Amino acid sequence: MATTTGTLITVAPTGAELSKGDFPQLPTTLDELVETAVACEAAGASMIHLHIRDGEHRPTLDHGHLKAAVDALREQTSLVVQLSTGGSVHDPLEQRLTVLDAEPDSCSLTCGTTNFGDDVFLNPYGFMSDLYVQAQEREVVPEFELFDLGHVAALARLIDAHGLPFGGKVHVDFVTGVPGGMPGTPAALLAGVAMLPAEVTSWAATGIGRTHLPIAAAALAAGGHLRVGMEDNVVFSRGVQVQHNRELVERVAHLAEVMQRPPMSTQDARTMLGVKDRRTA
Ligand code: KMH
Ligand code: ZN
Repeated sequence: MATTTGTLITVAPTGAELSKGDFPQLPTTLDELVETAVACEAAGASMIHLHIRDGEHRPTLDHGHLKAAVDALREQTSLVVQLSTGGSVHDPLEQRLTVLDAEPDSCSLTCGTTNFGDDVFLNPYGFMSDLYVQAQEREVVPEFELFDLGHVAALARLIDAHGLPFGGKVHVDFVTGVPGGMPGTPAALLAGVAMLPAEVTSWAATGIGRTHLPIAAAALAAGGHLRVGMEDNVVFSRGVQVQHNRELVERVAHLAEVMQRPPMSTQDARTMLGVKDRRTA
């Protein structure tokens, strides 16, 4: 893996789990998403991980909604635009594959089924494999989401079976602290990092809920990159709710500066991830 200098900060502003009724500050409309993205880019983010909501603020994989969001963010920011193919636990696998039709720069690709609270987040090998190959064909760079140590082995299997992703880079994101997945502890994170296949060129981590900050600190210390956002954590500090995703980006951008690993520019992020530049297309 290349020596790490700057820090890639990804913001995951919305997710599929929280309701607008419970969290009115959650960005769910296109205008709110664009405002959030612009503010988070200014605060140090260089990639956005997107889940889209419909007119009633419910998670949707509707092509029109996804395409409108990709186009608007591409026009109004220079962030790397990543669409979630995980969707919500209720989305059918077939529909999750159609996310690529919106031509994002990047897509998430979760490397295995995991318990997800009281639900199951389904990612059978056949689905992962189809998504991997279709992303190669569509020239979309996958970010491999690793919720558990077994997912690291599944990633190695995908690479062995299909070769490198489009762009030749392999970027992974440890999603820790999901009830049912690997715990959000430095020890679990470092065990995952130690298992990464040689093809991996960069890694990031996020911690759900109260594991958000310790995982960010551990990832920075160990040479990793960061994901933050209301998808993963809505508590800024004890008794204080996050009011805007920018707050979470600002905090880790400061941490990264202190650690001499300042936030990476969007151009450096594009190079590191190997994404195709679709901005002038
Ligand atoms: N919403 C979760 C069930 C991803 O975006 O790829 C899945 C998820 C992972 O958030
Ligand atoms: Zn997600």
